[in-house]
Amino acid sequence: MVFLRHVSVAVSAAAAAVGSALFLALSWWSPRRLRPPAEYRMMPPAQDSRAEDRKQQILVLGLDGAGKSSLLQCLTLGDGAKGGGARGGGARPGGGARPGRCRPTRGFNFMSLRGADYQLDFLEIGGDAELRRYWAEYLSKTDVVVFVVDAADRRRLALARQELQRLLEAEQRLLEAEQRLPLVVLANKQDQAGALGLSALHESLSLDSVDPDRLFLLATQMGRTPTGLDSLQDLLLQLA
Ligand SMILES: Nc1nc2c(ncn2[C@@H]2O[C@H](COP(=O)(O)OP(=O)(O)OP(=O)(O)O)[C@@H](O)[C@H]2O)c(=O)[nH]1
Ligand SMILES: [Mg+2]
Repeated sequence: MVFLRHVSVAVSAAAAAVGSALFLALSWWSPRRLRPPAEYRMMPPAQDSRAEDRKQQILVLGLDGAGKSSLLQCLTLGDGAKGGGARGGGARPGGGARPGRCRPTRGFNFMSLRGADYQLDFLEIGGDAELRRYWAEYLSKTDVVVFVVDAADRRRLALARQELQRLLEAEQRLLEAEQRLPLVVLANKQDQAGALGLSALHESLSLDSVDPDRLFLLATQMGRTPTGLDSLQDLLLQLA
């Protein structure tokens, strides 16, 4: 009996050692990559079939710090939410309780706005260099792209243009001409001194290359007195 117990202890110890070694080996070999999930239709189906009729998947992109999480947060908090309720997937957008307190998005943010006859699902992918590589992967699951620009950050406008043009090139490769998505560009941070207006931003981002029938520019600000969000929501509902 004592002998059998010793054998059993020895076998368990050996199994644990082999398991640990395998785990360490796998951890070492497998590349560590931060990937947002490939699918974001994660909300349960709407109860109201009319909401299904006007359902939009909206991909929110832009450089880090442009104001994407703030946009989701302002929409969540009610500005522009015309009688609709908002639900977030995972953490509250940006993790803050009021506009102006967003942390950088390390992966993605999801938020859904629902009204009696519509549902707008917003997905923000973080804008730092690592995450920008994944932006294009979401185009084929999207109805509208909202590209947020910090219109007051002139130093990074060239980078914003470069990333937007790269996205548009990817769209050309991935989607047929008739499938190309409406592009809504937000000239954000209009409350800040020196923020570019719409026509200057149009020029800075080389938006001449985009079919005007699918291009929309809006001026917004997301601080304590958010503006432009009603217009954005109206536009998204028109596009639905
Ligand atoms: N003054 C001003 N500040 C803004 C505005 N929109 C966003 N901010 C601030 O800009 C900073 C970055 O905003 P976020 O919403 O986190 O930016 P983001 O695009 O989500 O950035 P990442 O998640 O890092 O990609 C925060 O401190 C916001 O409070 C705005 O319209 N005006
Ligand atoms: Mg963010």
